[in-house]
Amino acid sequence: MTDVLADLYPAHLQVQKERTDRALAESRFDHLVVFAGTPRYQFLDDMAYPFKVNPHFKTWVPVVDNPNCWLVYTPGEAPRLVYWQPVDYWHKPAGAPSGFWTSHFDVRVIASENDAKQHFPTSGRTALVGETTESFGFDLNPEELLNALHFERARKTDYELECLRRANARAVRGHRAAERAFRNGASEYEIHLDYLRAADHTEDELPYGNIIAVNENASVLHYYLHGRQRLDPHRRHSFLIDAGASWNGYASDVTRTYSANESDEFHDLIAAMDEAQQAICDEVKPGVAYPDLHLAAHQRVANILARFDFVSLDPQAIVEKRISSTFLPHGVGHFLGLQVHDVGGFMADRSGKTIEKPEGHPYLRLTRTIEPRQVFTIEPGFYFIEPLLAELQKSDNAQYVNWPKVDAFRKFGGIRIEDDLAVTETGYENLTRNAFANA
Ligand SMILES: [Mn+2]
Repeated sequence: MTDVLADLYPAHLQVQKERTDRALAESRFDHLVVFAGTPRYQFLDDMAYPFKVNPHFKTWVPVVDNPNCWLVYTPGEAPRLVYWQPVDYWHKPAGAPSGFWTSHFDVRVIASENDAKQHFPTSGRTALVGETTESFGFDLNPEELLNALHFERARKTDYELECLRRANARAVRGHRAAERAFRNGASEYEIHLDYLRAADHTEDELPYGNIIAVNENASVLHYYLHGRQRLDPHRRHSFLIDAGASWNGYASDVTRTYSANESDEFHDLIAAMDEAQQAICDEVKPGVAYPDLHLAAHQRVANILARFDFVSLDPQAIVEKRISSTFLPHGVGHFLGLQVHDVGGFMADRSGKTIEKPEGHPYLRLTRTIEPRQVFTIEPGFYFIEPLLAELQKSDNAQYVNWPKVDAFRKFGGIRIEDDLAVTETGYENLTRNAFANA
């Protein structure tokens, strides 16, 4: 069976070329050279950090694990892939380039890093994109070119959408295993291991570090510890997992929250947040300003704060007094793709002009107007965060808060529900919910 990605890839590459042609012309360059990156070593050590490839490289070729490679592109010519294959008995060198993409490239294998420059352009103006100390006389990371490419990256090709679907399916396999492990009483660390195995990923292949949080640890937005302690059933209250997966260098970013006990009110709170999350998703369509979704999330969290009797004010007042920000202190989502927090979220146009965040919402990472083929997350949260609650308790707003009720929920940590959405001409495709439905 041939892989549908093989059929979609040529059109993706064509889009990549067209975008690059235009961006090079606008910024008056004749050639583009992209460096994949090189391993970085730990201080005073011969151990390298995990290699993470330059996103400008993997947008051309799905080679994510071979450093010291280069992409050389001149409009009108086949892109050249300078492929590093050293003679090395310490490490296993990359295999010969293989896969559906190879026939589209003029592949030049090099055995030594120093040989790369033999394959670089020798005339005209060249833009070099990547993390490198040597510029070879080229213009290193020119802003005008990068702005145009970053702006365009928001519109995914069919190939990219398929990669993102598969990255979601892969994450969902991990999520299913993780929920099972939690219900069986596993520790955070054991849940993490079950996730990796089910997603068929090593730790370094994950697009971001797994957040595996039991009980009040779910209130820590970026909780990267993996506790070794198994908890007895009566001490197990809640489980939040924020974990993604990769496919050909594209990332999924998925969060689910579970209650240990179906009869407690936290279970109802999750159901209310799930309903709110899906209602926000249903507002997604071309032409909507993404910040409006963020403000809608605050409105819905305020509704829940009032309905569950956490705050004795009407929802509008809860938003106006900024009380909802204590419970939802992060942005409702971000672009997703080659990077988990993909670039270009604030760009008004390809020139690099930015769109301001709404006042009072400093952590929102996406302010653009929604267009077809954008992919972003929708991830409202509802947390009981110690330091933020302490601030609220000292403020004038403390009088409106039902503190005994809030205190009773601290042990649950919080809720986040996160899906990845691809915008269509009229609405959206929920990559994550579809993956859960088909798992
Ligand atoms: Mn996210």
